[in-house]
Amino acid sequence: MSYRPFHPNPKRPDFVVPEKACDAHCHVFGPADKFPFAPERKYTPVDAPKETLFALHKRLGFSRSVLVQASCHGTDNSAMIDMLMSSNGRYRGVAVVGANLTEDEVTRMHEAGVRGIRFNFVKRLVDIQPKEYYLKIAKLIAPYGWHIIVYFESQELADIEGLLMEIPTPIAIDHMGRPDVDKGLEHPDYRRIKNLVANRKDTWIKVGCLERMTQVGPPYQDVVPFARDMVESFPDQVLWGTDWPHPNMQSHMPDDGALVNLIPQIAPTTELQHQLLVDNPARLYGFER
Ligand code: 0GY
Repeated sequence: MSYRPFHPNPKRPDFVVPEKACDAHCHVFGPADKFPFAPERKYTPVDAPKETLFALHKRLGFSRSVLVQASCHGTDNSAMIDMLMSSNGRYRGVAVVGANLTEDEVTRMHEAGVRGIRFNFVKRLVDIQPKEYYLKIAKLIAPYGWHIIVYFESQELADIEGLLMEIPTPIAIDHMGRPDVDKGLEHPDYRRIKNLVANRKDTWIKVGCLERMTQVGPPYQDVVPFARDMVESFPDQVLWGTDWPHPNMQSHMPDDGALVNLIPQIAPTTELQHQLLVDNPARLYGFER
């Protein structure tokens, strides 16, 4: 399986994001000679270093960001933490950890800007752990005010829903729970995701990554109604991110400027845009408002 590199020259978006806007989901990869990829990884990306991501955020207008640890770096969060340390407190991180996580490590990561742990349930990316692994970590981080990010595909939700209900921290769902957009807004798998967001206390949902769910390609008009439905249904629980550098995109590589230009279609009023890009990430990640 060949790996597509990120877009070399994304356009400057026409949509101007509000001041203090946050790209709440992106990754930093390598450089591999300094931060090697994990031996157990299921794909090998091209380097996507902090300098390139800082420059992208400047071009797109984001002064804040959340770096999410991706599976190719396993439980070695060094590249992500190195970027946090270079961000003057403007960026936060979400780590992936082993079952032997200690309170000292949590404290150290907190000082660097980490505010959550990611549980990945996508079988093509990781080996799924026993339920005890997830609950042990969630209980350990709960007193620190951290949250758990969960990544799954919609058909997998039924299997993990019981576990998600037991997690004692807020949860944030990656990429809208990956609905199958061909099945429509009324399909039971999509309704199940919405019910979870509606009924589980402290649940957040990310409404970016349209490029990964589309069946028809840019400008992703088959996915826009789903993202908009989430924003309008849960205006104070939604987050948006670029997902740069878009690991494992098979069909095409999106232009990040074009992704930003879709925001007014997803969040059609200034107020919704402000909630999505500024207020909500500030609440979850402890940024000043
Ligand atoms: C994403 C999506 C993907 C990869 C990862 O941890 C990862 O490797 O999250 C994917 O392949 O769907 O969020 O970047």
